[in-house]
Amino acid sequence: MSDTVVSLLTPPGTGAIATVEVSGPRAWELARQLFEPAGKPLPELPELHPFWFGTLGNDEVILAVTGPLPCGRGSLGASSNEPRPQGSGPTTTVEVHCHGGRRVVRWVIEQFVAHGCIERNPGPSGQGFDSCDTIELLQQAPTLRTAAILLDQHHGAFATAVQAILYFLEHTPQAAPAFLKQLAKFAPIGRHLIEPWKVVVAGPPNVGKSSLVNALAGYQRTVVSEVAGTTRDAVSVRIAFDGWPVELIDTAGLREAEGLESEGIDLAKRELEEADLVLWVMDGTASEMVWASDDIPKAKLLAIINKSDVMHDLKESPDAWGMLLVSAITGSGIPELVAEITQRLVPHPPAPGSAVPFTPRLADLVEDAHAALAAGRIDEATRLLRDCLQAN
Ligand SMILES: Nc1nc2c(ncn2[C@@H]2O[C@H](COP(=O)(O)OP(=O)(O)O)[C@@H](O)[C@H]2O)c(=O)[nH]1
Ligand SMILES: [Mg+2]
Repeated sequence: MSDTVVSLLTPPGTGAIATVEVSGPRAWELARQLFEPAGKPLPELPELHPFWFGTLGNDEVILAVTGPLPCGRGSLGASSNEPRPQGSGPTTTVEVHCHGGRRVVRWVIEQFVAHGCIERNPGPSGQGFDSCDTIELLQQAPTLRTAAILLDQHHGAFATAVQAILYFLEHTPQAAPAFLKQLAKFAPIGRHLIEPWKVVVAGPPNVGKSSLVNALAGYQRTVVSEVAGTTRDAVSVRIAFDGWPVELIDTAGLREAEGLESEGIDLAKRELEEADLVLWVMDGTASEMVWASDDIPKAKLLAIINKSDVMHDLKESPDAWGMLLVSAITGSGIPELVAEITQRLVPHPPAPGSAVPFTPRLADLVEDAHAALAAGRIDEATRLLRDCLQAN
């Protein structure tokens, strides 16, 4: 009989809440033994997905059955024809959500260890695509929102969707494109669950780029790190907009760079090329506005007029030209700017439980499969989707 394993899914250290996973043949039996539900007793056999509120020892916890997804087993790669085991048996996985204090977490884990569970620290697994990989990613998630998306994939959302599409490709191919399109729509999000979106603040000198970066970083209280740079370097700050991780990069203006060594210009240009979004800042008090160069694709350009606090005689509202009017000094227009940035980066946020190709490699595979299917190459799409289940 295989082991029942207890592991901490959330990052080590103190957090608001922690998630302890118990997975294996005895998971449900031990949950019933250790957990005291606040309401009616736990059923004899586990039910998938509902959760129970109650206590474990003296601590209040939430207990949930998250499915037949044992850590380290290739269940995500199982063929779609195989019925998934429901409830009890060798694959039951239970989650205990408890207070995130170290003492509480330790105590909860030790209860399961005392009853014969093996404690495993979900570190680099070196195994193929399985739930351990998602645990590793989960520990690197920069925000709660990205962690929630990764947790959904850990519970099988992505693997189930891929298996369903493979099934359609084989049996009812006309149904497949719509589902694959839906999955491919979330590929950009999947590329940015760990790595932040790159938002570059660009424009001529003295328009208020650095002030705007400070205003945005100050508005969002989640400054993660600050990388100081020389005049030649871009200076960046990691923040989150509405739970989406963003690296905000303050370039030395392209014109500023002209007076410097060529590496400065190259750096600014490279930042612009790699950017997911470019905030092009203009000075509303300047006699002449300096427009963004045509090199920057329109799709990733967001034009901003700064210094609204000292602007007079606005003949026409800047909104009319699709630009945002802000003041980095007074903060006016900053909430609207944050909303616009969020909307541009993630126009369609996934609903809870959605399947998301959750690594850059899976995002590539899904997009390639989508393109192949759109071109009628069913075999290639099938092969690419199968690859999704093998490795990330
Ligand atoms: N009145 C006003 N001054 C601003 C505003 N934003 C920046 N400034 C001023 O404009 C000057 C240039 O700002 P800075 O952020 O260094 O511009 P950068 O060269 O584009 O990074 C500084 O004196 C700022 O205080 C604003 O919204 N209103
Ligand atoms: Mg500056």
